[in-house]
Amino acid sequence: MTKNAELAAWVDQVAQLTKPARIHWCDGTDAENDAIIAQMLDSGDLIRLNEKTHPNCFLHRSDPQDVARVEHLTFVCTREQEDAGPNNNWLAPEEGHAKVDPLFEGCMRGRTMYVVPYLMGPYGSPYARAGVEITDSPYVVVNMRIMARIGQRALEHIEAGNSIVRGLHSTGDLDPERRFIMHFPDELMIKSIGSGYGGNALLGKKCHALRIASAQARTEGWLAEHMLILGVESPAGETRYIAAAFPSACGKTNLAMLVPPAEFDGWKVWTVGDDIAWMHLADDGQLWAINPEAGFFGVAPGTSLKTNPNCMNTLGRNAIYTNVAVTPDLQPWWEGMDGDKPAELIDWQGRPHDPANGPAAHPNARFTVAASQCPSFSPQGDAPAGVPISAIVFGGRRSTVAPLVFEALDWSHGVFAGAAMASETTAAATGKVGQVRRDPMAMKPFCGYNFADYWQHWLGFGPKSGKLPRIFHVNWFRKDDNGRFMWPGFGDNMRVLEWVLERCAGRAEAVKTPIGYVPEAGALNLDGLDLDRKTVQDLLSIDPRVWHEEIDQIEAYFATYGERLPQALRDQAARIKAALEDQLAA
Ligand code: SAT
Ligand code: MN
Repeated sequence: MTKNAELAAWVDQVAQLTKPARIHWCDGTDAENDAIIAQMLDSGDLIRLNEKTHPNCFLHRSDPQDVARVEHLTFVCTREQEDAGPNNNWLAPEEGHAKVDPLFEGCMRGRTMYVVPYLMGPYGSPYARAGVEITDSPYVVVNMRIMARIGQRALEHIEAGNSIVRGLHSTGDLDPERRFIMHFPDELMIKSIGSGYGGNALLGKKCHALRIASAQARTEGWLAEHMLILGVESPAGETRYIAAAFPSACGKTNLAMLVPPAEFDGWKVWTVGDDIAWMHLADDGQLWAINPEAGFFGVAPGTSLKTNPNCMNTLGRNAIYTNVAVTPDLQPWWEGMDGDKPAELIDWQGRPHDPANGPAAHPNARFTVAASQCPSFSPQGDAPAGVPISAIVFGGRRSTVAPLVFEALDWSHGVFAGAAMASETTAAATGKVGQVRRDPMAMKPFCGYNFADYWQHWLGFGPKSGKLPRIFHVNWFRKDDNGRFMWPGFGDNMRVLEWVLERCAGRAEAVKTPIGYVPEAGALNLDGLDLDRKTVQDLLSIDPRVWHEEIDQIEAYFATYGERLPQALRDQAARIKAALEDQLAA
């Protein structure tokens, strides 16, 4: 129940539409969580994992047709189609409502309707924003409790008069034909039906903290980005912060929790966030970032003590696993985990594992766990002001073309580098895996308005401050002619982060190329790495012919934004192309 009459009226109205058997206002307490978990264990919605090895951990198996985000069913409903842009599926607001409202009619009959007040961002942060998610999914409630700050304190924030994003969610009948994720930025409203999966259903995450928040950020002068936030502490005890954008399932969680290699004695990486950053230009001229989330919803397969020890040490307790496999004694298991594959496994669909059915864990199997449990969780992770960002890093998954790292020449060029990002698709969204697509700033699925306006918004920061972060582009995923990754990645990415921060401090050496500054031979610390000279050269090489073609493709992509495309981006493409042509002619 609430003192906020508007909120109470909306809850009433939703109840009349969806006809739940009962309404439960979530207070976020342990007792409440225990009761919901007990009821989910009863219904089979959750399975308790091995209490000895994984205390207070649970497995949830999704409907096999409901295991990833559904970009083709995700809509941004603005009055004008142009405002949603070619990067979004669009419906006029009244059409959007008309499409989903009938699906909500009576959809909660016999079910409990949970009202979940939540806060995105640290308590007491001027940058935190509230929302209320109404859902009939207890799985959503227990996950939201880990991912956001839910319950009484969030409700108090709302009752103090702060505005809210309203999210209505029902798993409906899970029929992909009746599944829609609708956003109404002008109404600060989300309606999601037919899916119980993460990004489709935990509405605080991608729907609120990215799609709706990016549109709010544009009008209010800040940035809501698909970025991890990490701190790098030097042996001298100085910590500098990096925000980095990568598409889903491209290693954000691993980078955020990086353990430096042995050669980096005394260096330490601190995790602030692994998925979303809200960044504001503060009075000191610096960009300060908060992580609006309180937990990690990370990809399980590939996570191991080798690839991400901090994550493995976070995961073993108080975690919810979704679509992983289990051993006969109910320990979670996934492909890429340490040790030998157990002889017997139950797969993610609950069947005895048969490799003929594919991997034992779904490739997009996930864990949900509190950030505060992470051994590398930053002492500044809950700081109301956030952390000052020294460098912004953009990165895609590209087996060719993009070098290991380059630095943009200036802010505008950095915005171009972000806007021109491309990456191979992953299992985080339904559809084909491994297709190269343009994924500007890793926001293709998440930008709640026209990308052309979004790039203009980014460009607009340039003249506002002389202390903006430097912008970089990285690619950990380049492959050699035999299809093998050339860069070891994971902890060794520290070598690139060190160069990035040294550049920010005005120290590391670089060569200027048409596409940006690339490390000079010897400027990257490769001590202790078994990489031959040729591989290092190839990793840092920029082939003018290949890049000329790349810029052609970038221009063709930009052209789909027509007149609305900022001239500065057209100019960047033309400048790079001319420089490449000079190189080819020489
Ligand atoms: O499914 S989520 O959107 O929550 C995770 C991701 O795809 O980045
Ligand atoms: Mn993500």
